[in-house]
Amino acid sequence: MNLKEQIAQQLPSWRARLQKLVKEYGTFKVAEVSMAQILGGMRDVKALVTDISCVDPNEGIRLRGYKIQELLELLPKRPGDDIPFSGGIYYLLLVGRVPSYDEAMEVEKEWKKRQEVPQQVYEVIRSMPKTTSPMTLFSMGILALQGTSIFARRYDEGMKKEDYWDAMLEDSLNLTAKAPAIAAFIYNYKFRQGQIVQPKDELDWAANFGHMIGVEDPNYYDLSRLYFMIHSDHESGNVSAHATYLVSSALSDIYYSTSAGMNGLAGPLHGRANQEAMEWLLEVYQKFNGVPTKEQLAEYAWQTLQSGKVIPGYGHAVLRKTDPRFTVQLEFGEKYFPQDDLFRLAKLVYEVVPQVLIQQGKAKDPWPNVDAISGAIQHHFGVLDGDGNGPGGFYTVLFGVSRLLGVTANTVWARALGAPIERPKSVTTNMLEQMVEQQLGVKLREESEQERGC
Ligand code: CMX
Repeated sequence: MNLKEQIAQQLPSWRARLQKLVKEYGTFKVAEVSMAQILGGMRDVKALVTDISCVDPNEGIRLRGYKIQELLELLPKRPGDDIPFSGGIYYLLLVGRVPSYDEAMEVEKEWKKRQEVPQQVYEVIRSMPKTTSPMTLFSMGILALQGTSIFARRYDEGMKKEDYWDAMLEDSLNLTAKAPAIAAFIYNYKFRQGQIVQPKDELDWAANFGHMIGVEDPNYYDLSRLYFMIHSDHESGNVSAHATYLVSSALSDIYYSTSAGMNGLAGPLHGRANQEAMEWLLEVYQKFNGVPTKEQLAEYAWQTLQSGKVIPGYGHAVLRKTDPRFTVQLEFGEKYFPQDDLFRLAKLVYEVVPQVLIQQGKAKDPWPNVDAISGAIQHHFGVLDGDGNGPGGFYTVLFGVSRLLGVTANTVWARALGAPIERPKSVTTNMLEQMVEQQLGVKLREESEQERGC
């Protein structure tokens, strides 16, 4: 059975499970929501469903039930490679099962068939000043493909609801196939000679990214495979995943939806933290003319906090221990370039900063997240985040290429299971105060405010 048939055969049982939950247990209370949660970014509110990944605060991400370390063992690798190729992870996210070598290769072959980037994408990117942020170019590049959407065309032709997922899968394969080439072109446009480099037939999807930006190094190919695996999905509540899901719930196609998700990923508290973490490491390195002592580093971290800034790459909304996505990158660096200065610095930060954050006592999670070290590792291979000519942010594009795998898989399944348009209810501050007043018998509002109602 091919990829599509593998998904199709699962649909009746998934649909039956969901229907049963709604029909027979529709009034079952899953969770209560507190005032602090409503006013605090909906932290921990259980209101989204995904079966593609799940984050445990202490052990981190599981993709389709597997930890990252397990996937590095279980997913198929090409002979001579250390890290599984990306076709395997996309198959796992889409189908829910670890693929055989041939099944993972089927995805790679689909990608090769669909990898050609239409000229208008290059033209849109080239029409922008070279100083434009890489994430703006990436989001625009994705949106420039919208006119090719199979979902949008078939919807206009009157496609049946049960076929939505099929069209969404076609668009998802088309978009993810092209994403490394779009990202590589943005890199070449901004930091090299603006060349369009064709992917090589003998290289896999992730390795071709390295080839297209001119890093022809088998170790970098492995790093790309690792990088694109670990950033792919982090359950549904994070900004890029939720923004994509929300927009697609209006039946916007994959290009509209993921472009929105990428705009969220561009934020400094989300995907841009990898750029900021790298800038922070470089600041430290320059200030101390190399890797500082632990004491110097602790003092610098305190200065950062006292100036009202966060330490990028540390802390997390859900995690409460070291992010396993950090750990596998640390292990990668230990294996291939333990003496690299910035890598050594990133390691030293891991020894020092959690203690500083614990002492400060604000961050609920003082440990590193995925972004704390990913830049130092890219930097080792000479891959730039920026070149000082306009804003940086290319590392966030790399995050974006990977994140497309997770958010598109979620969108395919949302359409397959008939997920409705999202429309939570909002309340006014006045309404919140009124609820407290009525239930607790206290007075929070002046008379004039009481009359205003909604
Ligand atoms: N450095 C300094 N202070 C931090 C901190 C850090 N790394 N992480 C959290 N804090 C502070 C918060 O700013 C907050 O302070 P205020 O009360 O003054 O507003 C306080 O600690 C409590 O925050 P929290 O509940 O622990 O964290 P949140 O869930 O609100 O935010 C996150 C989570 C990731 C935005 C935050 O930890 C942060 O800003 N980290 C640095 C940026 C970063 O690495 N982001 C990447 C996250 C991963 C990703 O999405 O890519």
